[in-house]
Amino acid sequence: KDETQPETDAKDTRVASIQTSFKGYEDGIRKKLKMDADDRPKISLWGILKSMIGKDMTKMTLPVSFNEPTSLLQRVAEDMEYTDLLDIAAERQDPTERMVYVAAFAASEYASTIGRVAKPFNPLLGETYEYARPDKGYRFFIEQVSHHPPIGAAWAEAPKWDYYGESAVRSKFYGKSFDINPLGTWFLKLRPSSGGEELYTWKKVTSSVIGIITGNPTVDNYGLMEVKNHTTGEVCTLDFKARGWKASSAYQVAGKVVDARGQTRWSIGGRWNDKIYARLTPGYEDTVTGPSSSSKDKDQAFLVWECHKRPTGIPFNLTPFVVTLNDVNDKLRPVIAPTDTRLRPDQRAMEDGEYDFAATEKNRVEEKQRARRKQREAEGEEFMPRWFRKGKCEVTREEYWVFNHEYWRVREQVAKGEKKWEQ
Ligand code: CLR
Repeated sequence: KDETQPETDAKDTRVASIQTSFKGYEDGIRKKLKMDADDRPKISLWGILKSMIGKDMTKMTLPVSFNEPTSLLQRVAEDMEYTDLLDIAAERQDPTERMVYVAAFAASEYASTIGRVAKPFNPLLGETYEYARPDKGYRFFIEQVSHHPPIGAAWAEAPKWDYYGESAVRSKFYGKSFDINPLGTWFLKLRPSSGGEELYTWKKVTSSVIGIITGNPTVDNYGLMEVKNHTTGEVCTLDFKARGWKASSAYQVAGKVVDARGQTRWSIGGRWNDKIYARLTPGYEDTVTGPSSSSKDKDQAFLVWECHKRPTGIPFNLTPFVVTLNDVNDKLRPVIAPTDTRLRPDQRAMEDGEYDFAATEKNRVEEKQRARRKQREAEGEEFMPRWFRKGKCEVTREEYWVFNHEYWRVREQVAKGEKKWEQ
């Protein structure tokens, strides 16, 4: 028997399993919201926030007009916009080239933060969100596994990769800026076409709302990101420059890929709101295999990632990708879990511009959550996530949330009419 046979079999089962989750997504992606423009009241952010200096986001009560019609679970799903980069990475023969694409993926999620100075809905404990893309071959799932502190556990799968991690942030309002520090580690298991399996990890950089006092609130992203390939030893460091006073430093990202022997192989640079390039670092061209080494313009930078077009006029400054996230239709509604974000009435009302109704509904569902927590406490019960459990990564020795893989199986049975979702 062919040595690669077990690997091929595993791949076939994986592809078949992912495809079962595409049921409900037959109608394709949504192109626009019901509403053409949001007419949210324009209130000064500073006027509302000035009494909240030193507070974190969980302790702030803001009028619903400061929200956008997404949930924090969906904001994590936004990481999926540029998964093409992961598919490309899997096709590269050289691990340093794979690293270039993986690092670009890690940086790609920040483009959509621009113009989004709004609070996503806080997920309820046990709230879930699923998103699958038949055209891209992946499925994504996330569950809110803790309320205080808010933690979401996510797991995405495609034939060539698994992407998983914990979304938890520490936030603080400093007056001048409002900083959001992501805490969790993100894991990528890549299955390159050339064989084997690799583990990459990284942490996200700080997001910050600046310009609050001057009345020009803007989202900036800054800090050092280190993407590690634990299997082959490459490391990519990316420096997201803080905007600062000079306009020239805005959106800048610069870094390099260092191979397992400690030698710099690629320089990476560009702007996270626009394009990211990579250039072979002189002196090491000869060691690179694959198409890029045969091209004549070896030391010319090549484009690794480019931001999708951002048409103006989408309500709440959402991106076209985000518009697809909260879509629900008659095919999807019967198969998603009753805990899915898409079914939250408050967020739906927000999306449709019914802000007063959104506010009362938000209150109602949050009160219900409080009552449920009190009941749990009275009965001495502890909340247990339904779809994840805590585990420890063998490679990095870090704790992470292990997906029990039941969600999509139950969903398949529901879709076939063999089972009903538990309420
Ligand atoms: C950053 C990437 C992480 C997930 C994540 C969690 C919290 C998000 C943050 C991202 C982006 C910025 C964010 C933040 C919550 C609040 C903050 C949306 C997506 C906004 C800009 C704060 C608005 C300020 C209010 C006071 C109006 O993986």
